[in-house]
This record gives sequence, C-alpha cells and structure tokens, in this order.
Amino acid sequence: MTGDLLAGLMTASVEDLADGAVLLRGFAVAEAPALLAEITAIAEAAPFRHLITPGGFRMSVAMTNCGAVGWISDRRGYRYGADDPETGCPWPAMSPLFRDLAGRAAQAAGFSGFAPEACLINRYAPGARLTLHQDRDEGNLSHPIVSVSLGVPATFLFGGLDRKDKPRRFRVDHGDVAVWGGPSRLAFHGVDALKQGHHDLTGQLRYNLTFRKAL
Ligand code: MD6
Ligand code: FE
Repeated sequence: MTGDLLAGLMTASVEDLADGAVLLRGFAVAEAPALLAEITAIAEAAPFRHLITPGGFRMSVAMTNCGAVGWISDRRGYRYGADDPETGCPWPAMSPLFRDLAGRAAQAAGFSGFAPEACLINRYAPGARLTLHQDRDEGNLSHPIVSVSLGVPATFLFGGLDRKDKPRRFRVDHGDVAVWGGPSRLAFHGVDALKQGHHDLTGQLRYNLTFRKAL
C-alpha cells in the first residue's frame, strides 16, 4: 500500500509536455544549492557572457558552459567547441553531480544511458528571453536533452516541429527538470521574458542548465 502511495506521489510530479517530452516537477530541488555553488565556481573560470547571434544580435540571456565541449554563437554561426573563446582555455569540467543528475533525469523520463558531454548554462535577468528555436547543433539527435530550471520561475514555450505551430506555455519552477527527445527532439521552444521576481537562492535571476550529447 505504501508502495502504491509512493508510486502515486512520484507519477503525480511527471507532466507530459508532448510526445517524447516530460517535465519532472521538483526533480532537482534537493541538489539545487550544490548546483548553484558549482555554477558560481564555473563562472569564475568561464564568465557569463552575452553571445552574438550569426545575425548580429546580442542575446539577452547570458551564457557559459561546462563539459568537454561548450555551445557557442558568433557571427560565423552556432557550434560546439572544446575551448572558451573568451579565455582560450578548455571549458571547466562537468562534475559528477551534474552528470549524474542528468543521467537520472533522463532515466526517469525513459531514456537510458544518457551521458552528456556538454552543459550549457543560461542566466536570465528580468526581461531576458529566448526566442523560439530548435536545438539542432548536436551531432547525434537520437539522445534527449535534459534541462534544469533554477531560481525565479519562467514561462517555457513549447511548440511543434514547424516554427508556425502555436506554442503551449508551461511554468517552470526552481528544481523542475524537462527531458525531451524522440519525436520531440526537434520541437521549437523558447522562454518568455523573465518577470521580476525573487528566489532565496538566486535573487532576481533564473538559471537553466541544458545537458546535451553533443558529439
Ligand atoms: C531555458 N532551454 O530553459 C532554455 N532547449 O532557459 C532551452 O532552450 C532548451 O530547456 C532544449 C531542451 C530543453 C530546453
Ligand atoms: Fe533550446
């Protein structure tokens, strides 16, 4: 009976976004303080910066990376690279804390054996947003993406495979983890402009970790 009760509580926190995409509510709440401490350490070596899109626009979201490769954008395009172009040094390593969390979240969503080598770290100040896009710079699209929300809540926009498909809106809170792959892997998605807010661990900011198998 307690087993059923536990199973009920656990499934209650899994929300379907679309075919192949789920939101694991609160999955990373316990690890969040350690994740944030690690983000601070990563940013000391590889500072947050506002990347320039190939079209010449400065992104409102500030970004850095950890892992064997990191995602970057500049006038030449989007790509993954082993070195931080700002410092010329390799991106900080991905810790077991990050890697294990990503693997467990993928597993919980039905994707086994997820071993990401890239973690993009996004930092949103009030007003920062991410326009609808597809994550398609990864060499292997058969793996899911695991996305961890920390700090101030945001509205996540989840569309279809066509840019014109009207996106659905989901609130993502501190500790929520989205996992998507399979038929949703190339779905258009974005984040609404961050509203003014406060979280005890991040102040007015939101952070997002997106783990990818990039190579
Ligand atoms: C964010 N996330 O939540 C931005 N991409 O700050 C993404 O762009 C994203 O959450 C692919 C899969 C999950 C994501
Ligand atoms: Fe994305």
